[in-house]
Amino acid sequence: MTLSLSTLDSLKPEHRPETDPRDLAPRVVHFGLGAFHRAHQAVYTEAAAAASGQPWGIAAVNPRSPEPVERLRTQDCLFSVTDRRTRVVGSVVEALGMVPDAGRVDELLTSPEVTVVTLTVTEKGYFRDPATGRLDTANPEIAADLAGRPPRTVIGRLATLLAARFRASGAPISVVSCDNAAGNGRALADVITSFVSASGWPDREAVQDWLRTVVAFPATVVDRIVPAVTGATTDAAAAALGVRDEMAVAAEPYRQWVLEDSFAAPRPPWEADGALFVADVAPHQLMKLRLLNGSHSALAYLGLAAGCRTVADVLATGWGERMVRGFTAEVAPTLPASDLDVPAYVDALVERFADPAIGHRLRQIGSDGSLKIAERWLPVLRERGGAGPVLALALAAWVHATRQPFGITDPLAESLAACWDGAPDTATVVARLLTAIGGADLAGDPALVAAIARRLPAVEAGRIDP
Ligand code: NAI
Ligand code: CS2
Repeated sequence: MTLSLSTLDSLKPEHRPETDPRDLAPRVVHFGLGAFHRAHQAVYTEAAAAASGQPWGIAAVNPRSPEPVERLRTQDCLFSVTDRRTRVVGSVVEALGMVPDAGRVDELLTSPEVTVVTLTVTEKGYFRDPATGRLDTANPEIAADLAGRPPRTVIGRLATLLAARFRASGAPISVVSCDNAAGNGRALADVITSFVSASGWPDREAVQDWLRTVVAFPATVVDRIVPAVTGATTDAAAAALGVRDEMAVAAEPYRQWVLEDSFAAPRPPWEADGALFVADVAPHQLMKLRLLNGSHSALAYLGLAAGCRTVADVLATGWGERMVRGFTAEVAPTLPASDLDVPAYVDALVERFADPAIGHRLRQIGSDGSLKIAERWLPVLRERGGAGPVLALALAAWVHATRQPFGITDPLAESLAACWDGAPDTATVVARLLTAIGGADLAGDPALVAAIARRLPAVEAGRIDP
């Protein structure tokens, strides 16, 4: 038996959803039907609908692969989240493929009933130039969308859909990035507006004007460790539920959502489930991105070099916790002054990372490093004027990983690997690599480059001693 509306009644009450999708309407459109959306925004939205009695449902759109859409449809859009317990979530009401179901997605985005768009499309999905952070219009995928084909990138598609909404009614809407980037709201607004500006649309100036004045792009901080789904995740969910759930996800119990309180139109009352609405998310955002995500990337490259598989494996070594504490101590001085309790946050991080129940693979975190490191580490290096010993060691481990000993995926994998070709010394490789990810200024700092290059032989030998 498979999870669906018809098998819902067979579930024990503690496994059932808080809302019935049949009582909800699609009022939020989400792009990126990945593991994180299911364990985060879908959970908050379900609780918001249940608490308010308002019919906030999600139409979840997958940009690329058709499998999650097909699987979710088979299950009437139901799926479960396992943390300490397993529970079915009932907030998704439609599953759509961005390209195959373009007509329906268009209908939704032009409907005034839809007032919120959310996104979890990974750092790659924004097509930002590493050196400037602006839309990379030279990227072949963006260039093809700009040349007039039916858009296949989320940025091209969303810009086109928002323009259609402007032309249809101009009804206000909020577009909410839930990806890990500093200033994610402004970054998204910028790539969308740049796409419109580079389009040949006769009304592009009016569209840009509307985007600037009517559409909101609130910044957000999203937090919940949600590892990629494995067979074990699905089997555990089936054992708990008594029915198969091919869209099951497992996540840590902790979750957090901090949003800039600047929405343009009605939104789900996510605060009913603990989301925090604040005037300025920057202190929360930088603390999370630089301490949690920054340490995560360090754990990934150093852990892989030491032969570990998961984050918890690294924390179980003699040096894992020391590394996290050393790394965060080097980063903390760059955080903006605020009343947030940084030492308590670091203590909690160590505990979250050490949880053996979360099999968070280092290879997953290490993927797309060219984009993640540019976001997580480079601003820290700039602001503190170089690296301390732990940051330098982490950078050396990333440099080692670019040679592909672990087969990590990255949109720049080939050009990073090419930085090793014909280099007279490792300092040259380091400088080339930093330049490739948008850190030409850092590549020009000989002390930093030498500190990284000096640590490379130990990392290559798997000797990690932070
Ligand atoms: P996932 O691999 O399960 O899903 C990735 C989603 O992004 C899929 O819907 C995929 O179609 C889409 N995508 C991938 N490349 C794309 C591209 N070039 N253009 C457009 N869409 C693309 O990953 P997951 O776990 O859902 O994470 C997605 C993002 O959510 C992360 O990159 C991060 O920014 C954010 N996030 C994830 C957390 C986690 O622990 N998994 C926690 C906090 C934030
Ligand atoms: C991780 C994040 O995959 C990664 O790069 O650092 O997805 C991390 O698990 C989340 O941001 C936690 O909220």
